[in-house]
Amino acid sequence: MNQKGQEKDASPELSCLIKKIYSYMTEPKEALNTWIDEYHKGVRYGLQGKILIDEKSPFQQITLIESQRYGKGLLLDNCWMTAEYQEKSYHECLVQPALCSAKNIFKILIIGGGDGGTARECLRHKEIEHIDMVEIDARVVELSQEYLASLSGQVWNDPRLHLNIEDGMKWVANAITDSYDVVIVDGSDPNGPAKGLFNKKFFSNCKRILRPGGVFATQSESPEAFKDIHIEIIKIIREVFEFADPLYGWVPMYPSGWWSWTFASKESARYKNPISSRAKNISSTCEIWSPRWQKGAFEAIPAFIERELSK
Ligand code: SPD
Repeated sequence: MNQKGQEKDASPELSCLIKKIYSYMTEPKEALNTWIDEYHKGVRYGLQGKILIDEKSPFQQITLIESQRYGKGLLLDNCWMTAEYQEKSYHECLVQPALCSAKNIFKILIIGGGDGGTARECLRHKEIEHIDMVEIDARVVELSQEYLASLSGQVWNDPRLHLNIEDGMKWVANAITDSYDVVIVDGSDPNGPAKGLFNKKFFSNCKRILRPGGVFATQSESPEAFKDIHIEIIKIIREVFEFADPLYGWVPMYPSGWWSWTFASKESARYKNPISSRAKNISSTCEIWSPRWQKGAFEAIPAFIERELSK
């Protein structure tokens, strides 16, 4: 009973919990027991779940799944891109080292990133005024908006985000010199529509459009499963930029689980040093990234990669 003598309702949290338990007991469960795998060099990297959507866009095969362990996920051309409950291991590591170290972060360019996770990580920073996201495949965005809304949050309604369905290579070729504080490449693997996002011409344009004090970031594959491609990407970026270094982390469902991102800039290796005032605004809510993690991860270069890079 409350003070007015009326019967008090159960709290909203409690009634929500009761509804959940009731529906769990009464609704038929569709089995999440199909294995969905990425195959690479005789190894399978898989999740148990079910396929929700499997369709061909003009650019690639797009598959949306629901898994037992990591929630809903996305594959492009049968390669894992993201999943709800492990995407932070990828997006924080791609975005925060760049956003926390660039001189300014007013204007950002994201190439790819159609699931919205990279934009969401960027928009955590209040200083951002404008993001151009350039995604080649409109269908990836549409399906992500429908199935991976928990991953992108409110980004699609944020007036700072400007979505352009266009070819990222053309965008950087046509962009004005010195026009972005940070350029982030969140492409898929270098064998589908993202192939052109790993060559010297593309990286040179990224450097040209970066403002002084700016930072460039790209996903750069696995040092184990894609060792040769990984080394090649770093070497090309080092030919273009004065400073460039890989950073290592883990994304459990990607081939080998061991992943890398490469950061570059023109004046100094500023991407190794997070600016503490900016880091302070986000670090308490990050899952992987912290200033300490960033510094350590840049140092954790495997010996065999260091040897290869010094050849
Ligand atoms: N093999 C995975 C390569 C990672 C590509 N980007 C993932 C997109 C997540 N926003």
